[in-house]
Amino acid sequence: MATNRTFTMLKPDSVEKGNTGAILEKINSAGFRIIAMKLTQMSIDEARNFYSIHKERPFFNDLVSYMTRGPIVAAVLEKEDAVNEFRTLIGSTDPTAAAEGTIRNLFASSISENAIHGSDSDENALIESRFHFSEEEMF
Ligand code: IDP
Ligand code: MG
Repeated sequence: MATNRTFTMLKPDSVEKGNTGAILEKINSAGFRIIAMKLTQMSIDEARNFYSIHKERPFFNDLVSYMTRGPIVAAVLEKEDAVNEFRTLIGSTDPTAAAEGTIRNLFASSISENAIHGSDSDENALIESRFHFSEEEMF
């Protein structure tokens, strides 16, 4: 059964461009409730760990540099069928393929610098949320 929570990061390009307010507005308008949120910066080790599933991919080192070059906004979000609903809201990994009006369509600059992260399963949503927040912070 789908759970009602997902995890997101507004990536460094979104913070650099001053897009965090506009993106959070889209998230709120789509009916997501913010359970936990913080501005933080990942270390290289943390980013390698977070994205370890991609460690054999040719873009892995670029991905780690990108995700650690500045602050991100990490958040736990709640809505019914949150993981699927949020993946729909953010759009395809490649912004040129992302549907009109999706967050990546509006705010991403490329397939690598694509503005926002969204968990791809309930299991990963929980793992990724715990990566950034304590149980108390997610209460
Ligand atoms: P997702 O973020 O849509 O789930 P993943 O395939 O899980 O996409 O990839 C994780 C992140 O790695 C992407 O959001 C993007 O920042 C980066 N990435 C994915 N594919 C490519 C690529 O082909 N070239 C460069 N960067 C990529
Ligand atoms: Mg992914």
